[in-house]
Amino acid sequence: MKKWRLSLRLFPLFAIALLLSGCGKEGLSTLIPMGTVAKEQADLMLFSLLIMVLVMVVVIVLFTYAIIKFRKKRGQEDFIPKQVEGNAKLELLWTIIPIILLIILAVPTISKTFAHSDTHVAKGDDVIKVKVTGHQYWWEFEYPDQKIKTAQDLVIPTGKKVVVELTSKDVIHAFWVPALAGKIDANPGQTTSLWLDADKEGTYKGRCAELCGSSHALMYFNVKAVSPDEFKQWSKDMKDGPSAPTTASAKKGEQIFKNNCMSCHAVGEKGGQTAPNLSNFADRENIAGFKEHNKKNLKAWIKNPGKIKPGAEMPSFEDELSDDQINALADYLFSLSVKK
Ligand code: HEC
Ligand SMILES: [Cu+2]
Repeated sequence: MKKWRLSLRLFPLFAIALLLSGCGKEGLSTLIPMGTVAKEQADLMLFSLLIMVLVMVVVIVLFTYAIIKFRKKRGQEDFIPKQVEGNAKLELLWTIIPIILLIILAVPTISKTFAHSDTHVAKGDDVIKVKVTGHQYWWEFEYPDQKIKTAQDLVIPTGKKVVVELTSKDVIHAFWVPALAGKIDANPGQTTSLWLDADKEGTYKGRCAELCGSSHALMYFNVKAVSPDEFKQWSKDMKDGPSAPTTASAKKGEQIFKNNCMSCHAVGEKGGQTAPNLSNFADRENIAGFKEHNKKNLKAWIKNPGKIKPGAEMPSFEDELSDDQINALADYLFSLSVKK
């Protein structure tokens, strides 16, 4: 398998495919695998590609040989060569060879497919469980063992198996982090699951992969892989919640938030559960999953979310709140960090 991975990088065909598909932008590529599942899937892809190339080469060689060798020659215009239809030997040969090739392809594919969907967790297994809920158009992440909830950024420890249980609050979504694992549907009223792990620390882009409405294409999220120690610290800090705002403006913002936003958004354990939990908003990678994380974008979001994400289920506050109030809100939200 190692050798294939090396040729994966060298294979010019893959480079062309990458260029043509526009993959690889924003790290959304299955061809740069960063975890066990993604690597094994990339190996399978390469393996089937190699078999297909082998078949193509054999067919092209035979075809070229045949058209040169059996070309109509001058003076032989009426010559009919020996006909070989119904040749039992040939018929058997080109039936058995594909069967053998398909078996060679099927054995690793089927065994890996089962291994990748095996999310059974035995008691005492050192795995991280995450319940993921898809919403139009954002992702909710709940860690039942750590008893914490967050949104948009899924934080995981490197080197550990993460079992993801998926469902949806509204329509069908699909959870997909190309660098780490294959995708799976998130269905309302049902639970699906997969597992993934990340070798290296870093931020991996994920996205919804099932057309779910007008902002489906903007339904991004991040998987942030941190060291196991950092993860432990993070889950402890998340439980403690963000530190209280210190500046006058942020304090004012907290009040405005309580009056206008907490019916939907929670900070810590207080607040509504129908919108992203904002306890660690300042630590997030993006705003609403895809916008650059700065105050300018945050203010634009609060003023009119629907302009940034059409169909987002958050009302516009342009006419409700003054610029001053929105500035204070932005200062408050940017104070929501669980980092000590
Ligand atoms: C009716 C419910 C509702 C109210 C009230 C509401 N929001 Fe939201 N908010 C949402 C929903 C739903 C989303 C997710 C939208 C999406 O990404 O599709 C959201 C997203 C956000 C985000 C982006 C979160 C992230 O993780 O990137 C911020 C920031 C935010 N809201 C701030 C506010 C502020 C500030 C207020 C009050 C002025 C407010 N919201 C009031 C429903 C609400
Ligand atoms: Cu979706």
